[in-house]
Amino acid sequence: MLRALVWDVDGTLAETERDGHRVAFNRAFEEFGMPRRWSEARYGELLKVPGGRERLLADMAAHPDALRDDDERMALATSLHGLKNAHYARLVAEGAVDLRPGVRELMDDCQRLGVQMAIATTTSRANVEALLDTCLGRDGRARFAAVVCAEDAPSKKPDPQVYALCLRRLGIAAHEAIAIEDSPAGVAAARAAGVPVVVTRSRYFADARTTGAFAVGPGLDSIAGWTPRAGRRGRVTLTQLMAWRESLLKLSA
Ligand code: XBP
Ligand code: MG
Repeated sequence: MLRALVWDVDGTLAETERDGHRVAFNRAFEEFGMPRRWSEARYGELLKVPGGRERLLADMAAHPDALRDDDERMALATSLHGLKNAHYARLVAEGAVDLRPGVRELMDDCQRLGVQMAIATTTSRANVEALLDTCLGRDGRARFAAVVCAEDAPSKKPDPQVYALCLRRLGIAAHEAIAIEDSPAGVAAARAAGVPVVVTRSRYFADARTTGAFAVGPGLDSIAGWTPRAGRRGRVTLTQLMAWRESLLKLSA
């Protein structure tokens, strides 16, 4: 029986990266008087590194002007990251990002069918709450039985920590959940925790590897273009996800 749908945040609930986190990083650089700006393309490369602060450290390491001292680098990355998150929350509150098409409808399916929802993300609680408050309104947070963030699971995806903790908080077994992800690191994290995973491709991971996912498609608003094929009309419903998952569980039984 399916007992929970576990959402990834960045790239899955919303396309937060290009117009949210990336812009916020650039504003933080500007505020620090740093000439660095991340173009859309450069940010795409850097997204291979999960975690905003880790991404800053990776970029610093790749630059000849980088600080040589590890502690100094870490201090700068921590300050920049904090500032970035403040800018990010402001951008989200201003409406810079919205939930991806089909997300609200799938959430409503969960409510109707009595399937719990949870969040398993690499980003911080403040960032998640900014998004939920803006996009789902006052009762948004209450719709999730567990919200597991960077503060709870410091070992970032592809490490399974965030999923393992989420399952523990929900009090369910891995096979009783479905994860929704967009990135290879997210898929790897869910699979390593034993959670069946579906991929909705996002802007920055449009062509990325999705090995291990039981279904992959361009978005929840249309069933067209999904693998396995399931028709051409309508959106991706929770009933459809459950049917795909059942076939997977039968195959692996
Ligand atoms: C995506 C990430 C995050 C965000 C930025 O997380 O890797 O690092 O890009 O957020 P997920 P932070 O897909 O698991 O939601 O700066 O807070 O890390
Ligand atoms: Mg993601």
